[in-house]
Parts: sequence; C-alpha cells; structure tokens
Amino acid sequence: MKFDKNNMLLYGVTDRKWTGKMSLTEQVEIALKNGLTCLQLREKDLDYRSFLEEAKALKKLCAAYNVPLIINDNVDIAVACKADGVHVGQDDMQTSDVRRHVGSDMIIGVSAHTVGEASAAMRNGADYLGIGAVFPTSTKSNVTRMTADTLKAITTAVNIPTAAIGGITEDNMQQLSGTGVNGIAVISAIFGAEDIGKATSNLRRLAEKYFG
Ligand code: 3NM
Repeated sequence: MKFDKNNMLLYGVTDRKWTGKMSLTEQVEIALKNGLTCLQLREKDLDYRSFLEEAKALKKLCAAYNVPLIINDNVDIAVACKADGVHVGQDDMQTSDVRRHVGSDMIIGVSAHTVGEASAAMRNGADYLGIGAVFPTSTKSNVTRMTADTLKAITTAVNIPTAAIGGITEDNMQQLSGTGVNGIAVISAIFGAEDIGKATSNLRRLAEKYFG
C-alpha cells in the first residue's frame, strides 16, 4: 500500500477501554468512513488467538477504505495478519531487528521522545515516527510531556513522516501548527467521543487546515 506523510494527517490508535455499546470493529468502521488516514491496532491484554482474529478482521476493513493497518508492538501478529505495518516503542524490539524480521516492504513506525531516539530510529529503518507526549494525557501512564522546542527539534532532524501524539483534541491541535509534524495520532479524541463520526470528520478537517 502506498504510504506517505498524508497518512499521518489523522492517525487513529485503538483502545478497547472505550468500547461500550459498540464493538471495536464498529467504532473503527465509523472512523474510517469519516476520514481516518491510518489505523493502529493497540492491544495490551488480548491473547494471541483473539488478537490475530481481530487483526485479520481489521486488515480487511482497512483495506476496503485504502487505509494502512499498523499493529502495535507485536511483529508476529503483524506478519500473520499481513498488516501494512508495525509500530514499536523504545522499550520494545529494536528498529533494526524489526526490519530484519518483517522485510523491506512493511511500514515500521517508532515512538520517539528525543532527537537522539528519532535520529536513531530513522537510521535503523523507521518509516515514520510518533512523537509525544505533546499534551498531558490520561490514556497512557508513564508518559512525559515534551516541550514545543523538542518537538520542533525532532521534526527538523528527521526526513520521515511524523505524527504528534498525547492528549490532542480539536481545541488544542492548533498549537501544533508550525512545529513541522505531518499530523496527529489520537486515541480518546476519536474512540472516547460521544459521536465518533462527527469527532473524526472534525479532527480531519482541522488536521488538513494545520498540517495539510
Ligand atoms: N503514546 P490520547 S501518548 C499511546 O507519548 C500513546 O508516546 C504516547 O492517547 C506517547 O490521544 C499515548 O487519548 C496516548 O491522549 C494517546
């Protein structure tokens, strides 16, 4: 699948904490219909079999909307479900090991918090970076908020697509304009929204305005 900086515009990350009346798949389909440009399946507690089943279903769904599916942290699931990519954090597998494992075609995303981490990830074969946390967030614990200067220094140091992450909403997104990021990655602003469709289309419109 073609992958470039436009896929960073509105990057949705799943979190089953937010599934209530709807299943994760139903939530994702609404987001895909309303302008998501990339989807990351992030499962921290699912057993291998259920994770793979879900990943296969989401791969089919994302392909129907021509949106890349990225698997968080689990290279084996990414390969087995034929995902478009895999995303790793600094405590997960090394980028160069991931590349050896998945071959040259799969997209590799890496979370980076400093210029050093970002440059190393790029050197070792990352295709894009998630950079955060740009705002306070209660969705993930143990994240450190970064300054606007660090964010700018990272986007200046690398020449691969970047998405900012952490506490991003319709209301604060404008503050990221001019930092050099190509878009935003969000969990709660989409999957925690009362109306996922409306939230997604609003975020997409604003992302086009500030980062398009
Ligand atoms: N990674 P929300 S912040 C998954 O800083 C994740 O690397 C982060 O969720 C990082 O959009 C984060 O609800 C949580 O704030 C993002």
